[in-house]
Amino acid sequence: MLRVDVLTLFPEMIVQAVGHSMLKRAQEKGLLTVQVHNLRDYTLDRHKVADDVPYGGGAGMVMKAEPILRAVDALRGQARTDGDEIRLLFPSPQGRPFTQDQARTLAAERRRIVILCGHYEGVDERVREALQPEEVSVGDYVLTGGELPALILIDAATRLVPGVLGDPESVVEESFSDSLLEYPHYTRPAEVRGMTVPEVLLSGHHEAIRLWRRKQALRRTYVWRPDLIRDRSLSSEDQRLLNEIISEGVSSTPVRCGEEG
Ligand code: 9D3
Repeated sequence: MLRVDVLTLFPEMIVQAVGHSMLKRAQEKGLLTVQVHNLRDYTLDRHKVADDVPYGGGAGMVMKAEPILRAVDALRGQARTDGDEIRLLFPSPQGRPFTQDQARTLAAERRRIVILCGHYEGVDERVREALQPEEVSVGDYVLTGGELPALILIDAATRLVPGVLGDPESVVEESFSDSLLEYPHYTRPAEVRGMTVPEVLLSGHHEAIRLWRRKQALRRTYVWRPDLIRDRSLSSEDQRLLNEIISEGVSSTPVRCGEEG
């Protein structure tokens, strides 16, 4: 059971997104709980002001510290009453890059996960000082706030919670094909606008299909993400398939081949 609290100035962004598809089903199955809290509800003035101009001047607004500290205090109090601990995450461009390994760790988390979403130019630095949250980045590009990153963390973790996926085979397959790109998928009909399905997939030869898919995954990775292959050792089968791919002539930068794995 994954329990997530999201603190945000834009609660509808979170509520909307978690109300669909797999995240919706995970909640219906009791495998995920998402509670969204509006930081404006933790302001103290009658205009509910949650941001202000930066000291020292400059562009944009800075989120005020006190509403955030009050919201986290409230959640800590609630967690303590329930005998729970919390883990505070702060999506931020300065954070540690979010990876599949971290998604796995989150999915197995026994503490309540609290995600603090910043917006605008940033949050008052005293929030970091007081709360020392774990800062996580979702990539090297600039977003408008932490809400979409929060949803990325929730989405990536939830699908790894046992019982969430209807078909746990895909998670097994995913850890097996660890850090290779996917092979191509096809579904009916067998012909679409003159484009056909590779013969082998219609053959019923399971071993031939397995090898074809593995080779396709290796080919795509070799061409599109050679970095994923370069620092990784390959099994003798993968090595053989990759040699076939290269001798068939694929344009890409050369890779250093690893030892047998
Ligand atoms: C002017 C300097 N900007 C830093 C690059 C300020 C700034 C821009 C955007 C501060 C915060 C944001 C909002 N972004 C996030 O909250 C965020 C984010 C991102 O922008 N990219 C990748 N991962 C993340 S996690 C949170």
